[in-house]
Amino acid sequence: MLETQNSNKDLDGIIGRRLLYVYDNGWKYEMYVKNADTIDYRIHSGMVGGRWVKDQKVFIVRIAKNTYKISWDEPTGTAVSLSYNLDEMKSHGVAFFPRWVAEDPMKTVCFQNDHLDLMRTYRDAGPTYPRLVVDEFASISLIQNVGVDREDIVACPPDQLPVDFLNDVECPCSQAGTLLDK
Ligand code: FER
Repeated sequence: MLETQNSNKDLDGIIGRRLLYVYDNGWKYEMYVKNADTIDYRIHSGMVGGRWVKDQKVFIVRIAKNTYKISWDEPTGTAVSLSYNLDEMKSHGVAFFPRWVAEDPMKTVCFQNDHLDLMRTYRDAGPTYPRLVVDEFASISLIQNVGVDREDIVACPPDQLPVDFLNDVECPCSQAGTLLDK
């Protein structure tokens, strides 16, 4: 049967997971799927490296076995859609950045929760167009099942990674440590 929005979304395989991954362009990201409609994340390197966010509302769907898509619209106006194939440890992401972010990415590099009104002000001031579309594959380095609704998973800036990162690793993951390298 085709899955619809109203059917059991079967998100057990992604909820409560912390994922670390590196895009083919070198950008390193950390995603915590806090619950069925909420993520926390940190950006460890790349155009907006140093940026981190808690309690972003998202849409999550299962699109195939062990394969999920997470999509949302940031207060900055950046729209993001990420696909994670947990069997193959692969991901693909598309981020649609407004022009003002492309022109001055550092404006968004902060703990966003402390600056939500400022981000919306920047978003509304623009310019929005032409957007910068970043469309990239990534390799997932680490999947941890850390459980739901935890506040201690993404709790400090990305340059202060917790030392217990490699506990409870679900996957054989020899190169996970490369994410800890700056
Ligand atoms: C990702 C790509 C982009 C991601 C988050 C973003 C947590 C958000 C970018 C932004 O708001 O600047 O893989 O994962």
